[in-house]
This record gives sequence, C-alpha cells and structure tokens, in this order.
Amino acid sequence: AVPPAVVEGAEGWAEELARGRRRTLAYTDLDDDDLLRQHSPLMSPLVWDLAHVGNYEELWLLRALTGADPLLPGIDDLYDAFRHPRVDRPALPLLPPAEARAYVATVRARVLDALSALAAPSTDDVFEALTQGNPPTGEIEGLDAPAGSGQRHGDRPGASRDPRARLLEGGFVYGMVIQHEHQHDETMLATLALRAGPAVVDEPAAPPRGRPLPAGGEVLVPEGTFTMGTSTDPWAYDNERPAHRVDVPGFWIGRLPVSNREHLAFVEDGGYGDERLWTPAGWAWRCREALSAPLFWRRDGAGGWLRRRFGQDEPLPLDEPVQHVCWYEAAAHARWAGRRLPTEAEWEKTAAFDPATGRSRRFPWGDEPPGPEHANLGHRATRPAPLGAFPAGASPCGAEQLIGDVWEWTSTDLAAYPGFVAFPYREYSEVFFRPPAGRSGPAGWESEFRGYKVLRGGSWATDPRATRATFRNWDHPIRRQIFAGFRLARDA
Ligand code: AVJ
Ligand code: FE
Repeated sequence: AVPPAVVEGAEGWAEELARGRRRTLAYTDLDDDDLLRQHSPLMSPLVWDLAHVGNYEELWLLRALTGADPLLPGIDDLYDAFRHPRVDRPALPLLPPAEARAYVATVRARVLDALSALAAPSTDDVFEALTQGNPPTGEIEGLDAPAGSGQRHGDRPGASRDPRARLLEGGFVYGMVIQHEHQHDETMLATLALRAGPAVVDEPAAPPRGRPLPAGGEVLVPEGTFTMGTSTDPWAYDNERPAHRVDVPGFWIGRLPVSNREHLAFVEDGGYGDERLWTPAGWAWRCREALSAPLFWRRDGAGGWLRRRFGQDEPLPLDEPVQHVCWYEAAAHARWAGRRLPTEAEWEKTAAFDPATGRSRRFPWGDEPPGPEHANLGHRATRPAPLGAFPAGASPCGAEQLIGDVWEWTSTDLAAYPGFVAFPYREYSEVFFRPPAGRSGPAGWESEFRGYKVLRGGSWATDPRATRATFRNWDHPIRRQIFAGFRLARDA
C-alpha cells in the first residue's frame, strides 16, 4: 500500500505555509535588539533565520519554479548557511528587522499569488500554470541531480526533461519549503531557550498527563527483516530514500524514553565523573566543558534539582523524558545502565514495523498524521509530556512516545542509504554523510567532536508535518541545545 499524499494541491500547501509562518512570526515578535543579538554562539541571530526562511522560499518556489528574478539582488550569499557559519552571522550586513519582515512577506505574497491563480488543485495543473512561458533552462541553481536519475520521479510524458517537473512531483518542492520553515521554527525555539531573561515564548497548553508504567520497561523486537526508509512518501527528503530491506537481529528497547528521574540517578551515582562510562572523545569533551548534568539543570541548594525552561527555573519534573543531553552523555548513561543506544535501524523498526502485515507504517500508530492523542508535537506544549501520556501513539511492538517529546539519539553515524541520489541539492543531506569506508570526507569530518549522529522521532517543538517514522535528523555528538533525549536498548 502506498502512503497517502501528505497534503494535496494549492490550497493545502497555502494552508501549510501559513501554519509555519504563524510560528515564525511568533518567535520573531521581539524588539530589534533581541532579533539582532546573538543569544548564543551556537545559534544565528533570529533575524538571520527569518530572512533565510524567506530566501529559501524565494529560491525554490519563485525563482526555480517560475523563473522570477531575484527580489533583492545580492542577498543570497548572506543567507547561504554554507558560506557563513552561525558564529559569524551577527557580523554580516544582514537585512535589518523591518526589512527582513517586509522581504519574507513579499516573497510569501508572490508565492500565494502564483498558487491562487491556479483553478484546479492537481500537481499537473500547478506544473502547467507555473511553468507556462518559461521554457526549461536546465540551469536552476542548486538543482543538480542528474535528470531522470532519481528513484523519486517517474517519467512524465513530455516533461521528464524539465527539472521543474521533478521538483513538483507529489508537491515535493512545496513540502520541502514548508518543512524547511518548520525546521527553522524549531531552531529559533532552541535559540529562545538559550536567551537570558524572562520567557518571550508562549505556553499554549499543558501537555497531557502521564500514566504510571513499570520503571525500566522494555519491549522485544524479534530478529527479522523490515523495510527501512521510503520510496513513496511524497514529502520524504532524499536522505530517507530509497526504501530498502534491512535484517535486524533481535533486540530489547525501552518502552519509553529515559526520564529525568532515571538520568538523575546516573548523575547522583557519579556517572559524569566516571571515565570508564564515557568514550574517549566523550570524556575529553566532558572534561573540557566540565559537564556535570544536562544543559539547564542546577542544584537548588537543598538537595533537589531545578531546570531552567525559557528563562524560568522550576523543580525538575522527574517523570518527563530527559532533554538537552548530548550524544556523549546519552551514551555514558546507557553504559552505566548496562545498555546501549539503539541503532538507527532498530529505532525505525521499533517505530514502524508491523509484524501483522509485514509492512512499515508512516507513524507508530498507523499511516494517519499525528493528532493530539498520538504525540506531543508542534509546540502545543512548551515541554515534553510526562511518560505514558500517549498510549494511543504506541507502535505495534508496544513502544511509546517515539514521535514527539524529545528527539532520540541513536548510535548511528549519518550516512547514505544504499541507492541514495541527492535531490534536489547536495547540501540538504549529502555533504553531511559519513564518507563510505576507504574514502575520505570533507576536511575535519572525522575529528573527535565532529561527524554527525542520527536523531529520530521529533520533539515537542517539531511540527507534525516535519517528522515521520522515516525522518532523519542529525547533529554533532556534542550538541545539547536541541530538544534531544534518548532511549536504551540491548541485544536480545
Ligand atoms: C536536518 C535539522 C539538521 O537545521 O541544519 C535547515 C535542516 N537544512 N536548513 C538543520 C535544515 C537546511 C537541518 N537539520
Ligand atoms: Fe535552512
């Protein structure tokens, strides 16, 4: 069975674009100083994210699709994430806040104009209308996948040589731009969590209540092959493709993510001071940074613990999944617990494999998109939900809270799936991959604190349209400002 299209047609895309923009505007509804300031060297000034989101939308939905001329000639370089690392972005001649707001609004208005001019909502009509009078140039900047090479795009009669047809297949390019804004919304929330001073982020609602479950519960996933990745999900990124069979030896995995209570036991047992639990690189990093607990935790001076959340200290909620740990802390905790982190394939099999049908689901609970009963996503709450809050979100093997709450570190280095083809540009995924054995990668990739580890599942801050069982996120193993936790596993 082919999973349903994510969102069909011009109206659906316009609505999805609007949903992301509401969050972008909420997170940038700040005075100029707050937008221009670098709240942490790990993050961009918020005004950079704002204009970058607009620039990406302009590049793909206006210039690549309709052949429009640049709106503000010369700004592409400023908002190219590869030309300027985050630490350097405050010194760039960025658009000032008012101009950045006007720019993203103009881009959006033109995108919606193009969409609303379309009478019928099918992808074919969109293609015809948007490309009318613009013969394919074959020179769309960044669109460098060889024509006809993708597993994604079947031949469209008469259009298979036009790269724009491939971009539009299944609404892919709209999905790419929509998901891009969602991803930056989550990044902006991480910036706002690092910002000093009182919270400037709303707390829309409390997460649902948890339910008591036996501590340390595990589920068994027996040995067998399953389908990892996808060749059919229209919004899936190139790195999720193609679907391929993977044989996974039997393993046990945590029914739930590791809680603050469990991680506090690791802290209080001296785990942060016990070199034997850490990898050599992890220990070096732990010593260099004097790590002694997750980011935002501190002792309250009376034997208890507080955690800071968007500028506010509060008692550490023991039954919430731990967040703001780096991969090295997660791996050390796992070793202390006599466990290990799951591999990426184990995580996906836990989340997606249905032994009754033999197929993989889009989400742990089925193919239907996440509802509030399934998962804590989309900044419906401003925190992870307590353990046991989503029995309806369980996967076939009985694991819960795989989607939402916290991204989960896996033991796996980000690498290409067999048969991977970069689409539509190498810098989304390919440049981050671990090079194949025997081949050297970009300078410095193998240095101890670099290289990318895969994270799965999405956090409370992730939009429901920007995650699924096949979605792959990644970051350096030292990063902990992201909303990341972990789950434990062991061989069966
Ligand atoms: C997939 C989340 C690692 O934020 O760096 C944003 C997503 N790509 N803009 C990132 C992304 C281009 C990416 N991650
Ligand atoms: Fe980006």
